[in-house]
Amino acid sequence: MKDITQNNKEFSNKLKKRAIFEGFAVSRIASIPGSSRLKLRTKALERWLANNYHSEMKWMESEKRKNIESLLEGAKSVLTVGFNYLNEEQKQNSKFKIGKYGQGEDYHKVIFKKLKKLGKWIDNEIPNCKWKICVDTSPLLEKAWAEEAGLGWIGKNSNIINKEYGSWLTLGFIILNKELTPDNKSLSLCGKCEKCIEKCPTNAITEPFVINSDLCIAYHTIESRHHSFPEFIERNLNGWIAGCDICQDVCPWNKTAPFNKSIEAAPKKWIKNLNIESLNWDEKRWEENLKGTTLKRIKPWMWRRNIKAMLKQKL
Ligand code: B12
Ligand code: SF4
Ligand code: SF4
Repeated sequence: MKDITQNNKEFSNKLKKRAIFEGFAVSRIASIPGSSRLKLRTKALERWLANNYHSEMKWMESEKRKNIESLLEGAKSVLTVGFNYLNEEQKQNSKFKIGKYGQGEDYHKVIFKKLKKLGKWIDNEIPNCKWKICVDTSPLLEKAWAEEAGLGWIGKNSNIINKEYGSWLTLGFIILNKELTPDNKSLSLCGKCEKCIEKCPTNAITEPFVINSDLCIAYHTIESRHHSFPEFIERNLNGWIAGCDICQDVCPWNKTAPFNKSIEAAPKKWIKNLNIESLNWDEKRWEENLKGTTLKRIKPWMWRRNIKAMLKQKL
């Protein structure tokens, strides 16, 4: 008879393979409560909040974010997955720039669907196992857990970087109440490079690994509900109207990452053809276009605000 450790190892490997089968680029496992590095990352979150670097994202203050066990009773392990969103057609619209993560189908939905299938597979394999899916909207310190599981390291631009896929991955998680065999933690491979810090036009990376949202173009174009941008943000938009990829585009680890050819990652047609005429779109037209994308977080009035601000600098 096999011992329990051997059984766990076999199941852990099967689970990771099944995740790849469902369409994820990478999958790794961490044990809960994790290493002491998680404590350091939680302290970093506390400092970030104390500095008000979350600006008006008050939901970031949820105490639950500091404790993965608050998300599932008896949580013992977490499977972390990365969905490769890099697609060859993403650079077609170079005048109205949109973050690559948002150009295809809504990654929350894409990842959730795949993880739901994986959950059903788990139900078949271990009928009494409890699990919970988290994709961005749950209060989970996602990058710290992805780093813990060995999916990648936290780069100085604060994104998770995988050796093969770079940082062009959106993240998803299944927390389980079963002990699994953890993978090795990732170690940083940024070395002496500081390209992302140097090239951020608004100096939003205030120190390595730390983003001040008030200075970040991604924050202002996606999250800010103010009717206008601060002057220094407007001056530095340089074409960005939804998100910002500058600190990722300059990263050496992102230069050779493979494309995902699936329809889920392909940019929507309206994004490829977006132009000044969109300022005349009514709410209905915006709603139709934004349906099924993560960009619907940016309300039609915000799109108009972003586009007008960007064009002001170009005229
Ligand atoms: C709030 C948020 C934002 C905010 C704040 C960004 C930020 N860096 O915190 C804004 C709106 C600006 C934003 C922008 C973007 N976001 Co965002 N965002 C989030 C969210 C909801 C929470 C992130 C968070 O916890 N921030 C709090 C701070 C404290 O955490 P942190 O930046 O991770 O800080 C860590 C490091 O500083 C580290 N650290 C501290 N000291 C040290 C020291 C050393 C030596 C090391 C190694 C590390 C280290 O520890 C901290 C805690 O983990 C996550 C989803 C989630 N639930 O986690 C998505 C998430 C991080 N976002 C994501 C994406 C795709 C983006 C954008 C690329 C989108 C775009 N193209 O515009 C940009 C990237 C901007 C950037 N450079 O970060 C992805 C990132 C995927 C990846 N590969 O990492 C996530 C994980 C969503 C997902 N499920 O895929 N985002
Ligand atoms: S997303 Fe853009 S503005 Fe924000 S830190 Fe990266 S380069 Fe700077
Ligand atoms: S640009 Fe350089 S410092 Fe920044 S995340 Fe990439 S490797 Fe790290």
